[in-house]
Amino acid sequence: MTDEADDEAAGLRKIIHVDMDAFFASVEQRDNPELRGKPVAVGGGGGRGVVAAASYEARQFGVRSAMPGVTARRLCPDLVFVRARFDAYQEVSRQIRAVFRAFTPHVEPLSLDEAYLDVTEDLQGIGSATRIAELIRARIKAETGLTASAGVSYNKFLAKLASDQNKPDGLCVIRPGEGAAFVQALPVRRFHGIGPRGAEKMARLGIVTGADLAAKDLAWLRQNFGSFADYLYRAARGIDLRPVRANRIRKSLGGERTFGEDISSGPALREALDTIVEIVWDRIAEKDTKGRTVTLKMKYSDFQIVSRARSLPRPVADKREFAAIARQLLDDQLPLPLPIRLMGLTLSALEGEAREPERPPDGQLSLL
Ligand code: DCP
Ligand code: CA
Ligand code: CA
Repeated sequence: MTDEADDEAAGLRKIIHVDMDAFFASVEQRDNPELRGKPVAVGGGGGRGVVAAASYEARQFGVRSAMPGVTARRLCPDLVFVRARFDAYQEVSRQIRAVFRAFTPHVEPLSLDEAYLDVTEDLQGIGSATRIAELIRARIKAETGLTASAGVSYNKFLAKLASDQNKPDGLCVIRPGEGAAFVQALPVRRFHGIGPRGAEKMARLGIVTGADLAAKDLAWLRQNFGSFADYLYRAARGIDLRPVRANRIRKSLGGERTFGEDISSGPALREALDTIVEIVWDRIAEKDTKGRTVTLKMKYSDFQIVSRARSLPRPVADKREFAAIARQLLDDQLPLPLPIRLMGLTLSALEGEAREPERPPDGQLSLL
């Protein structure tokens, strides 16, 4: 019996996670040969705002996403800052999603540059998930001129860890039976859902590796991590029951960013907002969704969360209107009482949803 037949007998799924390498920066290097081989940062130019993406050359100096431009320049004096070109990134995003859909309809995009694919049954009858991952990487390279890394495994959690393992231009396969050992050898900061501060909290509790996490029982995890406990308990054992969801039924569409360092200046806030507008509007356009309510969420450095929303009597017409409402919601909050560590935007009251009976007129509605 082949490996694949074994997997089917065990009822296991075949999941691939694909993620583009240094996405925005690689697109800039592709389109401007002068940038190739050089340390490049997208965004954060002029010392204002934060770096959105850093080329692998820049990373050798310690430059990272979400780092303030001034810090990046200090680490790497020769760093070349370039402006983000979202149209170019969205075009690549469309191209790679078309590549994915040639192999399976079960594609769940997580952001412009990455997606989960369920290839338990693939459209071309290829059978081997590893082979499909290699074909996808080759097709992406041929069609976009860019490299992607892929992870292959039997659930989403492991596939995402695997795609990160051999970056850039890498492939990693975690086979049935290998998941628990793989996870337990890794630092928990590599786990999807555990950010830098989550990892700090875990370290204070004596948890650095997956093995440390696996040593804790569910009751202890619930005491310390609340509703996150079940996910962590399974993750530490290489278990993840979440299906790949190609068509989610949504009440809202949105996105948020946690910054590497808290931000408070007007220009940095507006640049962050512009980035989030682009990312969120791409999701809205991708899903062909319309909605009436725009919500801005900010988490202050003391972790307090504020949300401010504005509803129109009709759906938001286009990206410009969405951006203008978002900007107004932000400007109404300035100056901020504290720096913020996270900003997010959502569009809700989506078309097709039942309208709330008591809708405020075209005005501001405070959610918190
Ligand atoms: N991005 C952003 N702000 C962040 C993080 C990312 O605007 N704080 C954007 C720029 C990235 C893109 O999203 O190019 C994809 O993010 P990834 O986290 O996948 O990072 P990269 O693709 O840049 O690098 P990697 O090779 O590590 O995946
Ligand atoms: Ca990426
Ligand atoms: Ca990504």
